[in-house]
Amino acid sequence: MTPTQASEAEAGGAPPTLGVGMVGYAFMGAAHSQGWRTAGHVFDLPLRPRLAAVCGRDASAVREAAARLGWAAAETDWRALIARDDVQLVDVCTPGDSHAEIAVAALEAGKHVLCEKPLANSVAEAEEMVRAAEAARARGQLAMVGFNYRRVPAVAYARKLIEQGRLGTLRHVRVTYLQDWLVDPEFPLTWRLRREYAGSGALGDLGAHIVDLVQFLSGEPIAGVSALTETFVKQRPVPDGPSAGLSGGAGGSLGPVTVDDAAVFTGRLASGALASFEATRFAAGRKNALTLEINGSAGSLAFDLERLNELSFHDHTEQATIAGFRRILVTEPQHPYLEAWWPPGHALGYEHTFVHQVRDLVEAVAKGADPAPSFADGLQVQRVLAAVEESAANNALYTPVPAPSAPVPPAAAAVAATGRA
Ligand code: SOE
Repeated sequence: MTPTQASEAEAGGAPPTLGVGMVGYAFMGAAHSQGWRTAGHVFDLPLRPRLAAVCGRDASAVREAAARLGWAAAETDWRALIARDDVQLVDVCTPGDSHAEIAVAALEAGKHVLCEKPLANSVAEAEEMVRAAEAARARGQLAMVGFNYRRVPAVAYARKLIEQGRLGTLRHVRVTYLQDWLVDPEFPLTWRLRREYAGSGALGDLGAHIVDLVQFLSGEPIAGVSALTETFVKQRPVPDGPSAGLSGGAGGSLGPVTVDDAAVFTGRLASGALASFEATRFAAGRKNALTLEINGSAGSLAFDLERLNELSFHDHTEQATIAGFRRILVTEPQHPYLEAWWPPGHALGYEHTFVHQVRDLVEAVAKGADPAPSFADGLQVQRVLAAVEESAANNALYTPVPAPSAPVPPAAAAVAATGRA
């Protein structure tokens, strides 16, 4: 706590502030802003988030975003944002190609970091970020990666049921994440379709979420994968102006799509359970459809993001004549995150996951506890994504994923891999 924060707290009895600086203000920046604005008004937080400054390259656009999203100031250089005395935590909401550089610089400058998923565009970058996070941890700074779907109350509750053994030994995990915004071949070649900015396509954008959810819910790493990926539309119109990513006007010329449009893979969890994954932007009619089902020796769970207040649970230990999937409405005050929201049955939505993310991170910062998912968790997801790409390049050859305990190479070895000194 800085002296200013301490005296503010003593004077008003209010919690001390946590100054936040955010880099990027498009779709994810808006979603994160919602979290930062709201969490302290819903949850009894030990620190009060203060939206100190937002950063983007276009001066007038970032000023407009600051006013619209509730940030006190605007910066055009992320290094200046990190250097601000009123920023103790940096939230990275930029495309993946700048995650590593910004997050590492912020941690080295003594700031806590929240970084949007996927953690990085490559395993080498993610390793660099883990090294920076470990060094920062020793100095008291914390780092978290933003896999927001862990914070859907029904998903958090599913994790509890699995932890309590209600599913027994896990046998199957079945997950899909389907969107359709690329079905139109005239959709422009935005940054999400270019490897140099996004790292990969549906795989890193959607596949990263479902890989994280499987590892989070099962509590087990994915040990190996067998994968197919495809780029259905190989060339698209080059945008005639800046684009936020899921929209944008197109000019006349065509450019190559350098990422996957879809990824389909199977995997084996460390315990031997089998998992199947599908991530695509070509599922016509599916807007943001994430479904999962987990089958164990004692029961099953199913979740559908389009009905995110519900969890389906089958207890296989019940008498067969009355057993079956039951629909749990996850809105009771005893359910995760629900103690602070509305009375039972008054549903939550997508944006609440970002509010919950802020609650968990702020509590961790106040306690000096390790937040989850950590950068190491983000690296493990990245290792799975890399194994998927390797397998797909080898006709779906089964490709092992290094275990979470696999050593992160020292910085010197990594310079060669990332090309960054
Ligand atoms: C775009 O496909 C996107 O916004 C992802 O980037 C998000 O992570 C996901 O939550 C919704 O879809």
